[in-house]
Amino acid sequence: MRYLGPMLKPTSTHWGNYRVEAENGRILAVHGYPEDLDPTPLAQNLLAALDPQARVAQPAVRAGYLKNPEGRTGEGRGQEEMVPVSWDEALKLAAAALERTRQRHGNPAIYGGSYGWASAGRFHHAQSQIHRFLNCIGGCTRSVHSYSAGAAEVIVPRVLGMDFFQAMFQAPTLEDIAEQARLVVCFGGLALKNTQVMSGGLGGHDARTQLRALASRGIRFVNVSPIREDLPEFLAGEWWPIRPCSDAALMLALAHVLVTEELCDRDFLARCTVGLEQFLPYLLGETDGQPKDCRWAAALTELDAERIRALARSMARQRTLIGISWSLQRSEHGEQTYWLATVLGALLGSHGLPGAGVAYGYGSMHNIGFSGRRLPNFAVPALPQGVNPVKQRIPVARIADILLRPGQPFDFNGRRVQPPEIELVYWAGGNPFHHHQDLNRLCRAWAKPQTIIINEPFWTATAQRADILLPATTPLERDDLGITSYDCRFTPMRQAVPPFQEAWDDHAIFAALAERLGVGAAFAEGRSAMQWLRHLYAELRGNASAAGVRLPPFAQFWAGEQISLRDQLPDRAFRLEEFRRDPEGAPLDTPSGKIEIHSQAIAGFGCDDCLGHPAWFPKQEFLGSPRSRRFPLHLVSNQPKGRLHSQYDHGPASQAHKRAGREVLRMNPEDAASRGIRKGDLVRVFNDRGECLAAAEPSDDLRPSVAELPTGAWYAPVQPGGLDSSGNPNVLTRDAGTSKLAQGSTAHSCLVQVERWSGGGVQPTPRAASRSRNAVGEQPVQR
Ligand SMILES: Nc1nc2c(c(=O)[nH]1)N[C@H]1C(S)=C(S)[C@@H](COP(=O)(O)OP(=O)(O)OC[C@H]3O[C@@H](n4cnc5c(=O)[nH]c(N)nc54)[C@H](O)[C@@H]3O)O[C@H]1N2
Ligand SMILES: Nc1nc2c(c(=O)[nH]1)N[C@H]1C(S)=C(S)[C@@H](COP(=O)(O)OP(=O)(O)OC[C@H]3O[C@@H](n4cnc5c(=O)[nH]c(N)nc54)[C@H](O)[C@@H]3O)O[C@H]1N2
Ligand SMILES: [Mo]
Repeated sequence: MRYLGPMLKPTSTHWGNYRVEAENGRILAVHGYPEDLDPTPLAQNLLAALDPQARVAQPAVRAGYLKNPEGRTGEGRGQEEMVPVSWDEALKLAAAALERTRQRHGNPAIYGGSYGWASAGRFHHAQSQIHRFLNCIGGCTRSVHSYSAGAAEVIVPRVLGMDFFQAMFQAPTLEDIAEQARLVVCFGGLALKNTQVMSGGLGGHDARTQLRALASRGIRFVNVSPIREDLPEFLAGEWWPIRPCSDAALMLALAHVLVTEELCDRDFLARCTVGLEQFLPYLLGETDGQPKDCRWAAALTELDAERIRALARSMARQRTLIGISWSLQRSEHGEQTYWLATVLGALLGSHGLPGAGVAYGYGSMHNIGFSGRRLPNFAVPALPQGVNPVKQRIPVARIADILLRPGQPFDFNGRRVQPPEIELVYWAGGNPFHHHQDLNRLCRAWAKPQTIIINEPFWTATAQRADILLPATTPLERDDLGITSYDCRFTPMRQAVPPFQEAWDDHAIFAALAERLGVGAAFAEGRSAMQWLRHLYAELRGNASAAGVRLPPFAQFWAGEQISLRDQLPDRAFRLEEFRRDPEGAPLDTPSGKIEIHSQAIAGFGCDDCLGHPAWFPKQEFLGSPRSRRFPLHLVSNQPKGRLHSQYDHGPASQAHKRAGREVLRMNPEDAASRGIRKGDLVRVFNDRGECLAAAEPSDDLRPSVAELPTGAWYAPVQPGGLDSSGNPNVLTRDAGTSKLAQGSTAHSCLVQVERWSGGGVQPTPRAASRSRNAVGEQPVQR
């Protein structure tokens, strides 16, 4: 074997830690660590990191903006040429726009929500950098919560009294499940494709290995999902092909059986919950004349009433784990499923029992459940962001609303939000023209602000829609720390290649802007990037030491490979275990200190789309709704198998899941046949919001009337507002909040129609479709 030692640079990505083989500024291969049992093919996307067709080589300014920087020319975004300029010119324009906006309109007119996953790496984390910078110049309007789990982040703390992420990372461990559970009911499945990813980095993928170990345990798995392969085949589970967005009805019916057949855990309910008596009249149909029984649920879910009844009985008789993926709350009234799963766990009395209760977000990312009881037991430092003097906060997925309807108040989590007029948008580390719903509407909203500044390594659809575009580096081009609170392995991230052409780190960009705006010292605190790494590491080591965990000195860590803290960490006690043992002594952080089956606080908000108890609400985008007569297929736009969101859509792992550069739309064979669609046909997917092209693939893995088009293809309309040639489902999805309570994203609620495309020769966009030109761009993972 060749000796590779010094050429291998350790790095960390949201899809795992790797060693990158690089030479003379080229990336030759990406190697998994031997201790990573199942390194993901996603790693190979890094081979496309330096693709000159996809990278932004130098700063660029939109032609109309360059001519008239103070004008209102936003309509030209995405259509006018991006003119290459010098860094000096670009920074001068950006600093002037920031200063002008502050002077004329005040800091709230700057939107710095800047949502997005950016890259792993603690110091060069784009969100930390942009927020620190904007706080240094007086702050900005920011966003709260995530696209991932907007509804859960509001409802779970209110009814379970735990921060959603805290609840999530205390999911029952696989060891406990193996020992204790007899039945695992997975709402939204337990999709291995999603466990490739762990936000902030991951030292080893072993979800598959851990799940395989369950396969021989005789545990019954139920996969409640429109898509069969959401549960790994080797678990030999039952597939319950539920009608999308009807899970709340199924959960209500399960609750109805538990209550009417007296299968509830009365002791747990009395000790650990409040509000059952306010929920029962609704559940039993006394308030609205409709008992939420199995027959009622069968009609909504298209599942068999007797099987639902039998499942409820089994759940009561055997130790049962309820898994609920995040997808269930990224839909209309998404709060209800998370509340109802919590209520089911309460009725069963299973919260806080080992291997049972509810796993929130099971299968949505790797370390939910699969990290066991060990995660760092000390604070992992990040770049301090300072204080934002602007107190304005908007729910993240309402971005188009605030741009289109400034000043128009709306409800959010029990208060009224009055969005300010936004004059300047600054985005670093996210791709709204990937992640937001109803992209044609976003295009209209995006035309409104006076200035839009973007830091971005790649020519994404968002980069193409900037006024001032500043080319950023990727982690392979800089030094960083791969440290996170969500994994037991830390890694030095040593620069593998020089920055691509004129790209700068976000830190360098903001430091230069801070200088120009007179806050250079406050932003950089006199430290170089390497001094910041040492500074953060010293803090990390101090925190670890206080918790009894030894980390090597910086020089040793920096020169080495990823380290594992696992053996030094204690097993965590889970909050719900403590609460169950002693509800009075270790109360939950709800108003009652208990699990709230009815919430007085939520009832007090008076929302018509989220009551004081969980409930079923009719949906607009739902098979069988009036709208489904025009658009008879339900589109699931789930997470892609071959990439993280839109990142490296041009990379080899992403391209491997496409067909001739097109995103693949899967649909049930009957739905395909009735439309004359065969495998590989080009199809037009459309509704009244937009249209896109995809390559069709009939598949038995999808239930009838459901189609699947994963997210992340680089949006490429053939003309403004027109047909998207890349297959980005967000031209079709609905841009409306889950409810007045959480205002989360509802990406999974979407009806469409599909037809064979006869329009001929629309080419996939060259940038998104181009494969890496890197001469050695296609090497497999080597271990
Ligand atoms: N239809 C539909 N839409 C969805 C979803 C869905 O289920 N269905 N899911 C939603 C969810 S859960 C999420 S989390 C969002 C994800 O949405 P995003 O997080 O916005 O998606 P990413 O593609 O990860 O975008 C990150 C961007 O940051 C850039 N980047 C990477 N590193 C750096 C860096 O160091 N500096 C800078 N300046 N930029 C960098 C990348 O090139 C990329 O363009 O999408 C949401 N959208
Ligand atoms: N490979 C890969 N993994 C990822 C990501 C990625 O981009 N790529 N992104 C990460 C991020 S940011 C997030 S937030 C998580 C998201 O994690 P999830 O929200 O769990 O992911 P999805 O893939 O959107 O949905 C999981 C499955 O739920 C099913 N589903 C959809 N609608 C319904 C419904 O109404 N009822 C039921 N019962 N099932 C339904 C779909 O069949 C889908 O495959 O994934 C993370 N993991
Ligand atoms: Mo997400």
